[in-house]
Parts: sequence; structure tokens; C-alpha cells
Amino acid sequence: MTTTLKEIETQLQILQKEALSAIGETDTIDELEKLRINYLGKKGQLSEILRSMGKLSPEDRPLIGGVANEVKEEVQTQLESQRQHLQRVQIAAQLAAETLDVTMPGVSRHLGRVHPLNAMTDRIIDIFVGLGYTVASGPHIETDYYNFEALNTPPDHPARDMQDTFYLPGEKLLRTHTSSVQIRYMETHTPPIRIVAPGRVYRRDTVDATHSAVFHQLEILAVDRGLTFTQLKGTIQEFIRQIFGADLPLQFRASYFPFTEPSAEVDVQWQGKWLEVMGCGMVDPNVLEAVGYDPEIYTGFAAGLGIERFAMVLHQIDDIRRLYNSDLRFLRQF
Ligand code: 2NM
Repeated sequence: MTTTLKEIETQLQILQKEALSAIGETDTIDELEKLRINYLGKKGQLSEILRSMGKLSPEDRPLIGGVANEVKEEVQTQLESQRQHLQRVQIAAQLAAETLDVTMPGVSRHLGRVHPLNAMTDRIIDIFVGLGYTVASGPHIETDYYNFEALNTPPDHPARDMQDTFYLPGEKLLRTHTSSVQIRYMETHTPPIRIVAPGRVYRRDTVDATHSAVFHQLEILAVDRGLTFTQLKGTIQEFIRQIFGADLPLQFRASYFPFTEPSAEVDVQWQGKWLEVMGCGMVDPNVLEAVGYDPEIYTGFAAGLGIERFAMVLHQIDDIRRLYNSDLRFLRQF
């Protein structure tokens, strides 16, 4: 069977027509690539037609070669323009799918926050740090010596009844105040010292709206040459001014602690009422002697307060237990 020039030309024209129409109908770049391989690939339809050129006379071959090239170029041009078209469509679809409506309300997250007791502790610490104090800490499980003996409270001392103590096996106890921290600090440092000792303390109290067996205390201690009760008063006055945000009337009422002499309770006039907010005093010479300080050279002042009490007064919390039972409806208010 002979193949004529005309036949091959016709085949090429049919191929071009088919190819262009098929290209125009593609929806994806993958389909388009399959078409390219089918029509223009090494084993594609164009190659197949060109193979039959061998049956033509040598004069006719260049003619078909020219036509074949035109077909190839036309198909290639169409492939490229369709490829660009499909790519634009694909990008447009992707952009539409990924569009963000920045005016939509955000997804709110449950953020944690600082517990009101810790927040209050931090505020109080910051005030004393501003006055030159540094933070000290110590063990919650103590010996009788650090919790009582060194604090001028020997075993038969009536002040031992002032707060009932949790005793542990092996001559240990749970600290009833953070004064034990101050003793340990003084043992290992020489004056001048200014420290603030915040922390959890333990007392065998009956739990009610204002008492808890576990609560938080913060004590300050300054020891230096020539410290006086006047400086203690000034320090407390400045602390009260900063924590209440106003210069409130203060009252230093004579009181008693085994570790201070003289001792006083501090009352603050707040919203028309006198509130007892802290205890204080000049460190008893016996306490200074117990840690190896010479009371003829050094004097000291100290004060202690309950963190819960400050949180309750400043946030109008009516029951101390609200600070411990982790009710999120309560905690979210702070
Ligand atoms: C208070 C009241 C008065 C106090 C005393 C000491 C130490 F260690 F220096 F003796 N630390 N804290 C003290 C004094 C604590 O709390 C109501």
C-alpha cells in the first residue's frame, strides 16, 4: 500500500484538529500533559505519522516536514496557552478556598492567670523590693528550734498556746510562721540585712470564713546598726500607702509577740472601719543573740501579715475558703 503526500497532509490536519479540540477541553494540567505525550511524545501520534514519510519520494519529504512542523508548533502553542489558562484557574480556586475573612470574630482562648493569692504576694513583695528588701525562703517542715526556741519561745512559754502546732514524727513540725526563715537567714548572713519571707504556714485552727489551717504569710525583717521603732513605723506607713493606694490613718496598738519587744498590732482605717492588718515590733535581743548578732551593736525590726487577709480586704472576698477551692467562676474575676 502506497502512501501519498495528500494522505499524510490530511492525517496531519486531522491530528491538529483533534489535538486542538482535545486541548481546549482539558480541565487539569495532568490531563494536558497526557495529551502532550499522546500527540507530540516520542511514541505519539505525530511521530507515528512522520514515520510513514519514509514511503514518500525524496522531493515530497521536505514538504511534509514543513507541514508537520507547523502542526507541531500550533499544537505546542495551544498546549502552552491552555496550560497558562489552567494554571490561572487553579490559582484563582486556591485563593478563593484560602480566603480569610479578617472581620470574623476570633476564637477566644481559655488563658490561665495568676491566682489572686499569688498576685497579692507578688504585689507585696514588689513594694518591699522597692524599699531595698530581698526575698528569702526556707523549709515548711521545721524543727522546734527554728520555729520556737530561737524565736525566744522556750518549751514552757505561754506563747506556745497562742497557735496550735502540727507536729510530725521525728521531732519535726510544720512551721507556724515564716519567722523560721528569718532565723535561718540571719544564721548565714551578717547585718545589714533586709529580707522579706513569703510562704505557706500551718496552724491547727478550726476552719471557718476567716480561718484556714494552711494559709500564707509574709514577714519582713531588717537588722542594722541603729534601727528604731520610728523606722519600722515609716516602713509600714509606706507599705500601707502603696498597697491601699492612699495615705490612710494608721494606729499602732501595743501588743505582744515573744520575738519582739516592744510589739504592736497595726490597724488601718479603711472604708470607715478600723481593720487590724499586721503585727510588728523591734526584734527581741534574745533572738539576735540566738543567731550570733551582738544586740549591743545591732537592732532590728520585723513585721508579719496574712496574705489572705489582704486579698480579702482589697477584693471584698467574704470567705477565705473561696481562695482555696479553685472555682473558676470565682477565679476568673481576677
Ligand atoms: C510578726 C510580728 C512581729 C517577726 C519577727 C521575726 C524575727 F525572726 F526577726 F524574729 N520575724 N518576724 C515578726 C514580728 C512577725 O508577725 C505577725
